[in-house]
Amino acid sequence: MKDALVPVLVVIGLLLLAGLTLFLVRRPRRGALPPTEQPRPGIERGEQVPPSVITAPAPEKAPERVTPTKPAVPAPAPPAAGETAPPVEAPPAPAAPEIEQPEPTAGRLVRLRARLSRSQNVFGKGLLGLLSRDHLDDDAWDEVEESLISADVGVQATTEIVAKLRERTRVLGTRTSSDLRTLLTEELTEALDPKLDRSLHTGVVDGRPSVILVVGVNGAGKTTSCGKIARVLVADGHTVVLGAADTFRAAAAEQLATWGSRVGAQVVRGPEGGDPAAVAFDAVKKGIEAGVDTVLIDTAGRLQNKVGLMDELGKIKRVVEKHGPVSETLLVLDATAGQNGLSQARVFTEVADVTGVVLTKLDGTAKGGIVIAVQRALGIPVKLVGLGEGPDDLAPFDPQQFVAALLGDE
Ligand SMILES: Nc1nc2c(ncn2[C@@H]2O[C@H](COP(=O)(O)OP(=O)(O)OP(=O)(O)O)[C@@H](O)[C@H]2O)c(=O)[nH]1
Ligand SMILES: [Mg+2]
Repeated sequence: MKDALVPVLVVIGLLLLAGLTLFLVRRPRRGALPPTEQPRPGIERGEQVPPSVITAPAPEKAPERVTPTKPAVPAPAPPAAGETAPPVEAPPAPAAPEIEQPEPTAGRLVRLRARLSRSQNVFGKGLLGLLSRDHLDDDAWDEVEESLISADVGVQATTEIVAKLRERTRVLGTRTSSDLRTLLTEELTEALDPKLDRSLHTGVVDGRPSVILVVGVNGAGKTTSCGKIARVLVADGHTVVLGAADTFRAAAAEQLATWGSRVGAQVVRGPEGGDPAAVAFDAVKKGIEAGVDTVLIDTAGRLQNKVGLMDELGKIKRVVEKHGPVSETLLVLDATAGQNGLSQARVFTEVADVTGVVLTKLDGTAKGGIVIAVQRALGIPVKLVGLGEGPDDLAPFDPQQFVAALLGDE
């Protein structure tokens, strides 16, 4: 009997020893800290506000740099009964939307010059070709005039440009292609009024953020431009709050929230169908509380009639100005709308104190001359130009760089 117990006791002893070893090996090391959650930069820098007012950062529609967080290996089997459960590795915290660092704004127009290729055919190839003819007779000048008008330069500006070119080519006599390029560069640049102030009115004024209202007709690119301008401002070191005062469409606020989350800008929004002026007011309030230097307000683009528009924009402005004056009103215009867009633009300049134009979709037109026509017709500087649908495809407008891009490479 005793002899039979010995192997049993040996087996039990071995099992106990194995259990003890397993326990010691798998015990968590003292001092190992649980994984900490990284603070999310940007979005949570500001103070918390009621969720009804501020959107949670919207998830990236198409995350470009966030890698999927799905585990690649299968989950470990549950521990056997009686075995000490090994410490479970915490699943990685859900990736916060990565805050992007937008491209610097200096040099954007140069980088995007190829987007003006359609206009380059008219100005660079077309005009330079015409002007290099041996005999610049009346017919040739008529052609120069037609091509400028067809590029939306406008009649008045075209007449002036052609008169100057005629005079200068006559004085010049023989013309080399580099003479002509210089001539055309100078006249087109002059027509763009290079001395106009095109800076955006941003930064803290009297202890309050600057307020920029963004207005324009349906589909001109207001919301997209607000998002892109926020990136321009962030790239230049500013801090921004966005106000989604287009309460007409729920999707508009979503669209803006997505743009905001990408650069860590808070987005203030209201209920669908709510009062746009109240949203604009709250956005400025939030901007003051959060200590940002610029508040950008997107508005709805319905142009039912002038009175309705005047009422709505007037109310937004009045209500916002309870905090302090609006610093800038940017009118967003679609370059492809041509002369038609100009008459709509006039309505806005009559109802709002427009201080700058954002000319979008220049990449989709051969009529780059619209920049000249817009400034002439409205007497307001083009401050930014849209050259594509990408997030950094909005460039500060620079007449010299623009003309160089229009004329293309030598
Ligand atoms: N190619 C090109 N497309 C642009 C540019 N700017 C805006 N868009 C496009 O124009 C379309 C309309 O833009 P939105 O920003 O929604 O226009 P909106 O003025 O806010 O429109 P509503 O809110 O309906 O009044 C979108 O598909 C944009 O991607 C640009 O510079 N180039
Ligand atoms: Mg919009």
